[in-house]
Amino acid sequence: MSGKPKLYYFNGRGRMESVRWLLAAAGVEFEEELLETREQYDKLLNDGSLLFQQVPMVEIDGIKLVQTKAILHYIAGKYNLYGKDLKERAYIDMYVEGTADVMAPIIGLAFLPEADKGKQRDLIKDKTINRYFPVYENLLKDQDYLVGNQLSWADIHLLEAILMVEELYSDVLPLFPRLQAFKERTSEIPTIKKFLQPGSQRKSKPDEKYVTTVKTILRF
Ligand code: GSN
Repeated sequence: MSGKPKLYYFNGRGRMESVRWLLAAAGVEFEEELLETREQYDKLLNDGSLLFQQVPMVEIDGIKLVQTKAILHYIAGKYNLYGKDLKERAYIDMYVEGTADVMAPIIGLAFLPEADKGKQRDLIKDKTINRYFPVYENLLKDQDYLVGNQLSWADIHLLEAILMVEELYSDVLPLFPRLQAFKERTSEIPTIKKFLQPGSQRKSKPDEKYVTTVKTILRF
């Protein structure tokens, strides 16, 4: 064992990408077992590594952690990205769940039938512009970070969501100048800057191969 956390997931973003973002932003090196075959998944199932027979799973500090939120809470807490008290944590949780609401349907897009994708893309865009991004734009009026005047998990999650939205629609971010500035600012944080460079463990947009691999391994 190297002592580095080890991530078990597919070779794509899905539910694991926010975990990769959080570790990378915290400056923590990690290893990955990228699942390409059903045999790899069966091995994890058979040796009892997956509490609910699901990935993501992260081996960290002697724990086989599953459930994405449990994983994220543990890492955010361990690396001081989860506020200084219960109240700050509540704000971080609210803001993270808001950006998770933006990201979840984007993550799901690749798995939708072709005929449903256009409508879903329009729906995501509408909610992002009219419901979610205005909240963060307003919060950043008088502060550089969302909570407690320092970088937290909420900021890292927001940056991930901004980049995902930008990848999908080029005309959304220009409507939110503070989010644009936030993106530019936080992208310069050295650990994040490194993660954004080509060759990092950041995963690319889902392609056909990724969708087929997931469907084959999970048999759906
Ligand atoms: O958030 C979580 O980690 C869990 N509540 C859900 C995890 C989950 O659904 N994992 C999928 C693969 S990732 N894509 O959604 C999974 O392992 N499904 C297999 C199964 O039998 O549920």
